[in-house]
Amino acid sequence: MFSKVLIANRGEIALRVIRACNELGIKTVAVHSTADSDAMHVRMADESICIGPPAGALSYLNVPAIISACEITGAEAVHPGYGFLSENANFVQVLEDHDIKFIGPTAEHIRIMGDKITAKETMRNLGVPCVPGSPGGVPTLDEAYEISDEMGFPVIVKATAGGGGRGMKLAKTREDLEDAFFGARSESKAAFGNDEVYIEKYLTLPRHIEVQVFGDGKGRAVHLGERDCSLQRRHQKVFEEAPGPCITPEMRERIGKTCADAVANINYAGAGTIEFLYENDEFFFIEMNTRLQVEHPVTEAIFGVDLVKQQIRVAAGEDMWFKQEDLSIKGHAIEVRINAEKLPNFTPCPGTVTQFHAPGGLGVRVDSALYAGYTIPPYYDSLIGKLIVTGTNRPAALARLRRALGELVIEGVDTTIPLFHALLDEPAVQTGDYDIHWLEHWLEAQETA
Ligand code: MV4
Repeated sequence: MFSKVLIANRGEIALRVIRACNELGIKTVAVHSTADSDAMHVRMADESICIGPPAGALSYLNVPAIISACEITGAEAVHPGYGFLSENANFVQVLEDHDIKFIGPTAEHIRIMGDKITAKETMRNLGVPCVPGSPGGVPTLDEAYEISDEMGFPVIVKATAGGGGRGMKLAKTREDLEDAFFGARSESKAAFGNDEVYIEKYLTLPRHIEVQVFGDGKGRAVHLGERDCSLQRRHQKVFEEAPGPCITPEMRERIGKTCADAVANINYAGAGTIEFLYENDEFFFIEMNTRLQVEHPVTEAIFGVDLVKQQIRVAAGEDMWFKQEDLSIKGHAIEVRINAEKLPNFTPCPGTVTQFHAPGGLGVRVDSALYAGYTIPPYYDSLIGKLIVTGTNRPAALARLRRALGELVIEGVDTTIPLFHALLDEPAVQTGDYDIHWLEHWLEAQETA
């Protein structure tokens, strides 16, 4: 096992990793920008090192500075959290060259899944059901017409280098295809320096269902069920739950086994998420995320496992300590993301937190790096905390969420807390009868009301 781990991240996820290290008896090194000297992750780690100025590109994404911090402190491994360098194959390569372990999958697996065409082709070959679409890249408008006419409209043009909704254009009809094709290409070129695109049949009213997988890097892998993350705004998740309200145990077992077998087959190491669109009782693979996700706690809550500890164990070369038959679901969990944003426009709202009180009690977890007197800097993501509740079933989890939200106090900055009080009053949220477009439509309706 490692004796010292460096956490290349900030905020709540840095605390999450520090806590896992503490329980494993591993010393921790925090890195921080000059804007984060007073941040909780710096206080909570055993050691800390400043790695650059406020901008993420100059600090939390500064590979040479992070390598130097490892060498100065003697850290043997790096946990990247999510975002920043968590899916950067080049970073993993550089760590490897310096004999520092990356707590996550190999550079090759990150590269494969980062290229969305290769990811899809890999998954299709492994028996994972995919959205119908072009077999590979679509280099010309003529070919775009050919494949789309064959499939039928609507279609969606996606950037090969994209993901998470960036560089994506919908063509509802044949008349829209030219603009969608060139729009996706130029957006992709500008954002990623790569203008390759592919085309898929557009699914009109799916849910976003993602399967949590975990591999030991040596041909064994398990699944930990699914999460329903359909409630999103501009590709930002706001409310996530597990298990998925519309997924039966039989479907879970089938898609879960398909996913676990697929990642076992490629010797995948650590935590991964296989994203699907789910429509008419069918799963369609869209992307795989090769990192720990923001919403991992809902899975931890219902399976009773610590995914971060497992990541660290596997990276240290130990065997995974669970087998599929050891894993079973207990209850229902919901996470809401608390952002420092002003409603109704979700305008980022950095500033000083004057009061902070976290809810507690049975089945309540708060992952947050806030404290009273903390000043939220304007340079980073506006996520300031996650509230995760667990109940014996979905209605119990919803009741607990309402109760816990009532106890949560954050003063001094605007937050998205009022959104969740309002959502809990919605019949569609109460019954779980929503799709990926429900929240955006609801928000629009709120504005005109
Ligand atoms: C789609 C789709 C419909 N059909 N692909 C958006 C983010 C990226 N992960 C994939 N996305 C979508 N891909 C096909 N073939 C609709 C979306 C989509 C979406 C997906 C998940 C959650 C929220 C979404 C909001 C808008 C569009």
